[in-house]
Amino acid sequence: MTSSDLRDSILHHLKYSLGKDAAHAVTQDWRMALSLAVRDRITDPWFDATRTAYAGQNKRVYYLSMEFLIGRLLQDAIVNLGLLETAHEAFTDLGLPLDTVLSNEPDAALGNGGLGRLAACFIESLSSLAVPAMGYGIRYEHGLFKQSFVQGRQIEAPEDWLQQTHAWEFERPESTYHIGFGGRVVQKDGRSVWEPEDGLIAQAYDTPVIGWKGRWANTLRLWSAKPTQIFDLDRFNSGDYIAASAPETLARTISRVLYPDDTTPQGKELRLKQEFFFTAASLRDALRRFESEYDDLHLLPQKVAFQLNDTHPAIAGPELVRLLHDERGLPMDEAIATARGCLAYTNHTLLPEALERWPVELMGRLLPRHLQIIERIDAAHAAEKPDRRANALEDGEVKMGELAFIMGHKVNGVSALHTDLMKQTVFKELHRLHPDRIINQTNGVTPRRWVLGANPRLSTLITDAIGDGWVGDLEQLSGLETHLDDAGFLDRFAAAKRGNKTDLVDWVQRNQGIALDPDAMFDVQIKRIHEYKRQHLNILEAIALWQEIRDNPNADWTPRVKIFGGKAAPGYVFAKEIIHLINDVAAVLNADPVTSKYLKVVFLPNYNVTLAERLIPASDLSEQISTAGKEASGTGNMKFALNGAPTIGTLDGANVEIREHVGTDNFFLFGMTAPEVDARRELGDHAAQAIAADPRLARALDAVRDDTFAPGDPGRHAGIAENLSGHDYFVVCSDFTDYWRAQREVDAAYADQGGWMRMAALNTARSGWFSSDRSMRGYLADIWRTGPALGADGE
Ligand code: Z2T
Repeated sequence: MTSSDLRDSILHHLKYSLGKDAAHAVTQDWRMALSLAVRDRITDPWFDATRTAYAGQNKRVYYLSMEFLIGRLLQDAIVNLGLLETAHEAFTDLGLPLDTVLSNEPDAALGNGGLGRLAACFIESLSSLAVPAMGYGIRYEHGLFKQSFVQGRQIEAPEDWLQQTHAWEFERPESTYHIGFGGRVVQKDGRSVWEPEDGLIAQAYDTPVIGWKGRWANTLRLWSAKPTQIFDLDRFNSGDYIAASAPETLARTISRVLYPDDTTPQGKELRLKQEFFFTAASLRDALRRFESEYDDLHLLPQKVAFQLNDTHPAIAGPELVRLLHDERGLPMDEAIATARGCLAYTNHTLLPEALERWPVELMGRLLPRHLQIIERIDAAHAAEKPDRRANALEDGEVKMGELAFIMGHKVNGVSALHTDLMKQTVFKELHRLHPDRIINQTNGVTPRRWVLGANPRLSTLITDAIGDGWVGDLEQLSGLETHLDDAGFLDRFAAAKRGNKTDLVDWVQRNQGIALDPDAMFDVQIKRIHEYKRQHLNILEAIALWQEIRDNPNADWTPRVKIFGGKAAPGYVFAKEIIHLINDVAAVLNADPVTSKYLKVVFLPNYNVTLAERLIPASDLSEQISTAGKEASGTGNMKFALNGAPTIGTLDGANVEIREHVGTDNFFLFGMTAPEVDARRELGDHAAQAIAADPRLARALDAVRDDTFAPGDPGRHAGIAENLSGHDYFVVCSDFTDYWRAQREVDAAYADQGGWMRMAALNTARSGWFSSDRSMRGYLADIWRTGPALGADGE
């Protein structure tokens, strides 16, 4: 396709699809016209992929996820189709910068954080690998809330991505399922039949996901809740207009909004309804597809794999058993074994408060037949392996992790350390009973979005050095190592980073009115705000550094900008206090005439995928400072390393593997290990001991406690100071001293720009293993036992 072909297609869509004259088109019209022109290029590979998968009788992979954090889709599609240059030229002809058009697209925030973004990377990789697959989730009307700051405090506003038109989804009025709730179980001809009391309709919306080089496209199918009955005409006729639309409002509530908690389940009835709603619709859809091709249910495990992204879709176990046994007549034990053959479960956290449990009462009221089946599954499992401590039902609750474990043939963790800890802690008993079930699949990220799309400067440099094979085979980045002794290469590497940083500086100036120095080190921590992620450790270090610079303003300080981004769950009070503290510290430090040339703090509001794409390529240092044992993997850590930002981090999650890959000299390690953290906590007064041993820490905490950052309002941040000097569960104080030491090593390393660029480039060269293509190959080999439907040559 030439740029004039693309331009013609854009103009065609502008006129005939959008009904706009070029003379009156606004940016949104151009964005839609371009999207439609690009979408036309996706349709054939998409249809071809469907046809190939049917013809080849390939096994299909279904990725069930409550969240798909897809962000913007237009640039990604253009990049994967190899049309980036073409699109640039087309818009040069049309007199509008392509970037203006691309940034008009809403960011679809249908997820909270890492888990949802991982699902989006996996779906893209499965398309790039030409594996027949489908993502199943919920088409939330409102994604993750929009964050703003008022006097430093987080304010939430509803997100409304669907208010803006977009071109990616196809409504499927014919793909609908009736989903029931409540009611009772009756016996008919010796069989149990669930007779739900309430119901609603799940309707499909399909988004094609095009893979690298446009060879293959899979579908992301999101379910929207519709009422079975739009309108109560009797009520309307009798004048009760509000009540007349009640059934509609009630049904639509199910897909109305994404729950904004990343690691604390709300235990709300609506949440369980959402989980069952999308899981039941997805299973029935997949089973319908299977039954259109095969007539022997025993083939199901050979032809269908369901991957459960955490326990949110864990009701898939009992629901699939119900579909196979109650509705299709397979004997119960065969139904359980067949379901298990199809199901596998990925665990994403060990935090005890994050593990989903539902009261038996609620489960029985909403899903009475499922509760019976869960009891039956538990009984069968107990009979097979008589052990009391490994049941899904316990103390009047259904434990969804145990249920998913028992009903999956494989259970995986998301980094080597996390998988080991799963075996030793939450699933200790179940692991003893099923020693081959738990396996590791370390997370990965898609290089198309996170390097090629987000960092064109670096990508051009890489391709100039080693050719363009790296995009589809990221381990080829190791070929960069031979270029690292070439001063010209390192200069160009530095220039790419510098270009990305000046772009960011301009953007921050325009959007926040803050002036940043592009020569300063950009030290970045972007992720959900959580005590275990320890943004408060980072800001404490900033406070201590500020105090030290004030003591000694003429020393040779390495200029730094600490950049934060991230949302706190609306109900997580302490996380919100951390945000408030960071903003208050930023106000004081940035206004300090003595220190602000060496140290600034910026908290960018409304962190999302789009902002990550802007920030990561412009970063010098990646903050991955969670309490060891608490971060299951992390995926931001991988994006930073790939984009040439070395890590300062603990031995937690995938940091451990990143450090092994990039080399211990190219990673700033600090802090206690997971067993050391556990031992340290045994000391009741670990925080007090750490504070007594480090005057810098004591002084920084004093400034948090007094009114240094809350002029006229002493005590505003006392809660944080009290927590840290008191029980300090996440051992911030005990890791502070070593964190400070590592940060000063970072300062010294950054001061040597030649050495720093080499270290940064080594991070890029040695991070190719962290591609989500590699993760997907691991799942294909060890869990799904299938592979691509196309060979490397596209046949
Ligand atoms: C989430 O993003 C993660 C775990 C969760 O546990 C829930 C959510 Cl929303 C229920 C994250 C982990 O915290 C992170 O370490 C990991 O990299 C990511 O999932 C993907 O595995």
